[in-house]
Parts: sequence; structure tokens; C-alpha cells
Amino acid sequence: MPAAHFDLRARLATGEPFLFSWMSIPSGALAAQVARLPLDGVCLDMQHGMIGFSDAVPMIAAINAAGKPALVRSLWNDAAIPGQAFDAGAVCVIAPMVNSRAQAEALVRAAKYPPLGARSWGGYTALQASGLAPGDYLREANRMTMVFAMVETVEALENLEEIAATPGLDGLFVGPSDLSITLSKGAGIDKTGKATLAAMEKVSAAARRHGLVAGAFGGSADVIKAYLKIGFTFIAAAVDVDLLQAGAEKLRQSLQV
Ligand code: 3PY
Ligand code: MG
Repeated sequence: MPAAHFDLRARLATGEPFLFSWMSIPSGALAAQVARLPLDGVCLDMQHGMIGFSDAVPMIAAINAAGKPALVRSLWNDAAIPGQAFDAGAVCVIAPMVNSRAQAEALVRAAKYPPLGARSWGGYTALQASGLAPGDYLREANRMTMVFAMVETVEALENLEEIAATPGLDGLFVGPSDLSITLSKGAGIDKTGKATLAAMEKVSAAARRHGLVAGAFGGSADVIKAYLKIGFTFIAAAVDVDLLQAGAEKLRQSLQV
């Protein structure tokens, strides 16, 4: 059986920008469409999107069928979620609000098989899609799947070095909205403000020092360009609902009626 698995780790190791879409709408049919947009992968937002696990399963299948990697932003840094997402065929989990070394270690424990972690066995869908024998899947899974800790609070910045040094962690992912909210003590959201960008530069430098991928939520062209300039390569480029809105606005403007 051919391996349907997308080698995200090898793709990210090229250092080329990896720009992916971000879905909030629970629909396998829409996921099939979004996976065919000119972007590099699809992330299902199970934290702020409307996607539950039973919605995510057919979406992950549709994304894999299109030959793109399926990513999941989990609801919380919960021990059950990374294994569940990987079992269903996702190749990357991004966990929100990882604020300490202990929380980063818990994330790795949930996401990786021994010796790196304590992921429980049962990846039926992923195992079949990989085309590997169970023992080979067990040996390969920690390489085939990636786990990112979201750095999106002042507390996480204070613990950045220890979080980045967590064995088995694959990347850091900045949530610039929450980061700017905590940096400003709730005064506002500023994804490209001076303080936000200065903090983010520290995150991308820490990622480089520790051999991790530096990721961030972008959302629009200006923001993506600013983040590429300060060393981020793994960037959420556009949200499904924003793409729909922008498409309709462009159509309306071009019609001028
Ligand atoms: C943030 O910017 O805080 C995020 O979590 C991106 O969705
Ligand atoms: Mg956030």
C-alpha cells in the first residue's frame, strides 16, 4: 500500500516558508476544497473554531486525500488530544497556552511514544494510511508527527528558554493576539506592534538556538511579511471565514454595484 503520509518534518527542514490555511468551519466537504487552495497545509482550529473531534475526522481524511498535511490546533493542552488527532491522521498538533516547562513536558508526553513520551497505542487510521507494519509505525511515529507549544503569554516568554529546551518538542508557535493582550495587560490586540514583534524575535531566536521550527499565526499578508522578516517560517496564513469575506468583498468592489 502506498504511504499516504505527508512528511511535514522533511518539508519544514528545508527552511522554506510553510504557509497554511486555518479552518474554523466544521465541514469535510469544505476541508476538501480548502486543501486544494494554493497553500501548503490545513490546520483545524479546535480551540476557537467550531470543530469537534467527530467533525475533525472526515476533515483530516479529506485533507490527506488532497495530498496536504492536516494540522490541529487543540482545544487546550490536554493529554488526550494529541494522540487522538495523530490516530486520526493529523501530522501536527499545536497546543495553546503552554506557559511553563512542566506544561511543555506534559504536551510531549501526550504526543510522543516512548522513549520520548507516553502516547497510547491505537492509531488505526494513521497506521493504515501510513502503509507501515505496526512495529515500523511505532518506530516512525515520533518523526512523522510534530508537536508545537504555543507561546502566547508573558508567562511563557519568561519561561521561554526552559520551554524551548524541552526534549521531544518540535516547534514554538506564537499566538500574537493573546501575546499582545498579555503584554499590554489587556489594553489591546496589536499583532505587529513594537512590543509584540520584539517579543516574537526572542521566540524565533530561541527556536533557532534549540533546533525548533518557529511558527506563528499570521492571518493577513502584512502580518505574514512582518513575521517572515523576523525568522518565522511556519505561518497560519488565512482563516476560512476571512477568505470567504475577502472573496465576496473583492467581487462586490470589482462590480461597483
Ligand atoms: C492568538 O493569536 O492568540 C492565537 O491563538 C491565534 O489563533
Ligand atoms: Mg491564542
